Amino acid sequence: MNKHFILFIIVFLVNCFVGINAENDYYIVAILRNSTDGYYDDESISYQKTLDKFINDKMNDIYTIIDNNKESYILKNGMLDKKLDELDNINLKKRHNNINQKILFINERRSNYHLMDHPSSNSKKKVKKSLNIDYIPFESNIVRHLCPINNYIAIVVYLSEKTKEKICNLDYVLYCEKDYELTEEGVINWEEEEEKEEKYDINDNNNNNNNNNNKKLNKKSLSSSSSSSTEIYYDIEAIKKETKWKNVSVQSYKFKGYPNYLALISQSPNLKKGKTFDENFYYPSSAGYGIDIYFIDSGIIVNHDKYDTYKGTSYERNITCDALTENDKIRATITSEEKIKCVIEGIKTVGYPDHGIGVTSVAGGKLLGVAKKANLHMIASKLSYVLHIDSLDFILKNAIPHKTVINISRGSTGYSAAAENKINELVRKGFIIIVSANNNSVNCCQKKPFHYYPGHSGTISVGAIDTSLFNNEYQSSYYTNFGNCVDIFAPGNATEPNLGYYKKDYIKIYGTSFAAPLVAGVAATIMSENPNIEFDQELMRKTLIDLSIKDKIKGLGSKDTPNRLLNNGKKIVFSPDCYKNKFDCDISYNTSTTKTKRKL
Ligand SMILES: *C1O[C@H](CO)[C@@H](O)[C@H](O)[C@H]1NC(C)=O
Ligand SMILES: *[C@@H]1O[C@H](CO)[C@@H](O)[C@H](O)[C@H]1NC(C)=O
Ligand SMILES: *[C@@H]1O[C@H](CO)[C@@H](O)[C@H](O)[C@H]1NC(C)=O
Ligand SMILES: *[C@@H]1O[C@H](CO)[C@@H](O)[C@H](O)[C@H]1NC(C)=O
Ligand SMILES: *[C@@H]1O[C@H](CO)[C@@H](O)[C@H](O)[C@H]1NC(C)=O
Ligand SMILES: *[C@@H]1O[C@H](CO)[C@@H](O)[C@H](O)[C@H]1NC(C)=O
Ligand SMILES: *[C@@H]1O[C@H](CO)[C@@H](O)[C@H](O)[C@H]1NC(C)=O
Repeated sequence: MNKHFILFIIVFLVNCFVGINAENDYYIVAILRNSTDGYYDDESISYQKTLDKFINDKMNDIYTIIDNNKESYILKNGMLDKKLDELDNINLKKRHNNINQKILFINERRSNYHLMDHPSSNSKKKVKKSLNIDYIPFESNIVRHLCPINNYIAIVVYLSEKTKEKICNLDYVLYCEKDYELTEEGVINWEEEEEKEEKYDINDNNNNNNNNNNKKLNKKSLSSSSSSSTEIYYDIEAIKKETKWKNVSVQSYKFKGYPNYLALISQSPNLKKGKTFDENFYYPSSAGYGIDIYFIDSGIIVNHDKYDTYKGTSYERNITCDALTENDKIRATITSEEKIKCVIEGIKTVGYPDHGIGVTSVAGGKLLGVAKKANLHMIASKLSYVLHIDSLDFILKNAIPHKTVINISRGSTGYSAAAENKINELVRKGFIIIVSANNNSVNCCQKKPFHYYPGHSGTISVGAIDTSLFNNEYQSSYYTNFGNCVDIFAPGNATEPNLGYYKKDYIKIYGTSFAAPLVAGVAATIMSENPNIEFDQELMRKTLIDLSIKDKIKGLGSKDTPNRLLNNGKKIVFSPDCYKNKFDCDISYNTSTTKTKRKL
C-alpha cells in the first residue's frame, strides 16, 4: 500500500537577544570528526559505533572543561548556577581519580549503550586491561545529545562566557550557536463577541448520484452532476474536467462574520460584476486520505468532534499526539492519555494549546480544514531552536521521505545554522518543507540585518493575504513578510474551533501561522489525489506554483515578490445568483490570458 506523509511544522518567530547579557546559556555545539564523514544514519553500524565513541569521548572532554571552570558559572548573586549541581553526583566524581572511567552520555534516539560492551571474555585476542573503560550512564542537563546534522553531530551544552571561549575554539568544534527562544506567529481574537455557527454541510458528489440521501444537505448544495434541480448552480462535471479530481466534494460554509478562507482557495477571484461570491469549498473527495501531516506546535486535544476520525468508515484516519517536550527534550508519547491530549507548558491559555488547535484545524479539521481526511500528528514542542531541531529529527526518524511535507511556521531574527542545515538535510532526504514568511512586514529574503526562515534555501515559503475581495483582487496582509523568496500567498485570516476554553464556538484568528497550514492541507490533497507520484520539495513547489492564481494580490511589499495566490486546482467561479443559467456565471480561469501588470 502506498503510504504518504505530510509533515507540517508551525510558524514561530525567533526573538533576537543580541549578546547583551553574559548569562550562562544553552548552545548548540557542532562536533565534526572529519569533513569526509558521511551522514550518520546512512553509515554502517560499525562506522556509527566508532563515531559514537568519538562523540562520547569529546562530550567527556567538554564535561571536564566545564567541571574545571565551575567558578565561571557563578551568578550575579554570588551563587553557583543550579544547573551545575549535577557535578556533585557521587558516581561522576569517581572518574576524577580514574582515567579509565567515563560518562556514557545517554542517547535515547540513537542508542549508544554498545559502548559499555566489553570485549567478550572468550575472545582469543588478549585485550589489555587498560583499554577497558568503565562507563557511567548518565543523563546530563549540561552536556547532552541533540542529533546528527549533515556530516557532523550537534550536541547541547550549557556554557558560561569562559567555557564558551574554551569549548567553541576546540579544533573538533565546527561552530557554537545560542539556543534562541521562539514565539508564536498568530493572533487569536478570543475576546470577540459570541457568534453562532449558521450551518455547514458536506456533499460528497460521488459518481453515484443516489448516494446522497443519508446526508443532511444544504438546499443549494443538493446536487449531483445529472440532477435537474434548478437550485444547483455549480457544475460537478465542469469541475472534474478542470481539476481532474476523481470525485468532487462540496462544503457549504456559512459562518456569518467569519473569514471564508476555504472558498477562497477553491475559486479564482474573477467574479462578474453584481454577482454574489460563492462561499462553497470545493475539494477532491480523497481530501488527504492516507497522508500524514505533522505539526510542531503547542499541542492538541484530539478526542473532539471538531476533528473527527470518522471511526468505522472506509476513510477512518489517525489523529494523535506523537511526541511531547519533557526535560527540554522531545520524546515519543507513551500512555493513551498522552496520545490524545498534549499541551506544552508556559503558554498564555494554561493547559489549552490554542495555537496548535488553530493550526491543525486549518490544515485538517473536519469543518474548518482543507485536508479533512488526512492523518494529523502533533509534536508538542516548546519554543526553542534546540527543541525544533529535536522535533525535526524525531520526524526524520518516524516519517517516510518523498511522501512527507513539513511546514515550518517559524521565523528567525536569530540565524541558526543548525536549523538551516537540518532543514536542508530533510529536503535532501525527500521531505517537503513549507515555511511561513512570518509577520514582521519586512523583506524576509535578505540575510541582513536579520535572517528569516524563508531566506533559507530549500523551503517553500508562504505569505498572507486578507480574505476580503476588492474589485477581484485581494490585499496582502499588513503584517506579512515579502520578497523574492516567498513562493506563494494564502489567506492569513482563519477560524478556530473552541475545544473547551472559550465561551463561544468559534474564534477568529489571523497571522502567517494560519496561511501555511492551508498550503500544507492543499499539498496533502494533491498527494492523496496522485498516489502514484513521488513528490519531493521541488515537484511540490512547482505543482503549487502551477496551480496558483497569478497577479491577483495588491500591496505586495516589493516588485520582486512573486504574485501568486494559493489555489487547490479549482478556479472556475460559480455564483449562487446564477443557478438558473449556471454557465452564465462560469468564468474559466486561464492563467496565460489573465496576466496583468502588477500594481504596487
Ligand atoms: C506552516 O504552518 C504554520 C501554521 O502552523 C504557519 O504559521 C506557517 O506560516 C506555515 N508555513 C508557511 C510557509 O506557510
Ligand atoms: C579523514 O578521513 C579520510 C578518509 O577516510 C582519512 O584519509 C583521513 O585521514 C581522515 N582525517 C583525519 C584527520 O582523521
Ligand atoms: C468516487 O465515489 C464513488 C461513490 O462513492 C466511489 O465508488 C468511487 O470509488 C470514488 N472514486 C474514487 C476515485 O475515489
Ligand atoms: C483579516 O485580517 C486582517 C488583518 O490583516 C483584519 O484587519 C481583518 O479584520 C480580518 N478579516 C476578517 C474577516 O476577520
Ligand atoms: C493509522 O495508524 C495505524 C497504526 O500506525 C496504521 O496502520 C493505519 O494505516 C493508519 N491509518 C491511516 C488512514 O493512515
Ligand atoms: C507577529 O508576531 C509577533 C511576534 O510573535 C507578535 O507579537 C504579533 O502579534 C504577530 N502579529 C500578527 C499579526 O500575527
Ligand atoms: C488559455 O489561453 C491560451 C492563450 O490564449 C490558449 O492557447 C489556451 O487554449 C487557453 N486555455 C483554455 C483552457 O482556455
